[in-house]
Amino acid sequence: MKLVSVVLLLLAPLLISCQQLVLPVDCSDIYQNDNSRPSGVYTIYPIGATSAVQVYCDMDSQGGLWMVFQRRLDGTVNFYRGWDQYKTGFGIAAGEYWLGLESLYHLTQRKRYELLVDMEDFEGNAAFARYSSFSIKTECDGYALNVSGFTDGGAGDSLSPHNGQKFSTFDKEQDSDVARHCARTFLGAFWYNRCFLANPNGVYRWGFDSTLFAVGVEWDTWKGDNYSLKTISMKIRPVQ
Ligand SMILES: [Ca+2]
Repeated sequence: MKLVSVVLLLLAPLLISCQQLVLPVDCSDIYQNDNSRPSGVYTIYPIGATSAVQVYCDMDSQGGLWMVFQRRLDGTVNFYRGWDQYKTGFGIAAGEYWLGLESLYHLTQRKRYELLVDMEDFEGNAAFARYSSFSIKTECDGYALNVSGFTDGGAGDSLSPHNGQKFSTFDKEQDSDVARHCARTFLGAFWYNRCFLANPNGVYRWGFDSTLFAVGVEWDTWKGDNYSLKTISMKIRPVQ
């Protein structure tokens, strides 16, 4: 009896650590745990056991396993938000949302990730841009973007010009444009440079609209700077 108790006591930490290892940090882990899982909403733990957050897993596009960290679908969620919101995330995983820069930082520290950006216009066309390497730095480094290895899926490369830039919101200006406050001028939040080719967190508008210059949900190398996309999603998966 005594021996059994000792053995159980010795085993306890092992059992606990095994359980923690099972917690999925991304959609690739969800798939590893059960490879029959379809696309949909799942709970992941990007920063450990107390960091449960819901995400949309795309198990279909280009081999699946993609964890969506940004998604625009229908304009139901306001994306013109401040630093704290972009740091911790907002919206709902079944619809439009932003996962949060802190989670994104921890994920891309833990594993090497690639990035897929899927988009659609209002005329029924689809395109994508893919990048073989994606990560972001710490909050102290402004969550600066590291992206490289572009592959063209018809959308062109609107993201590489943002490489190395810090993230900016209307209440935290960290862009490279001396004259303009990019987030306030273009009503979004992004890794703005001078100011952008991609503005996926801009104002949701319905297609072409030049009333206010370049404030829409944009991917300029595909549709130009006055066309707001119908959908766009940014998603990552571990490099195999
Ligand atoms: Ca500026």
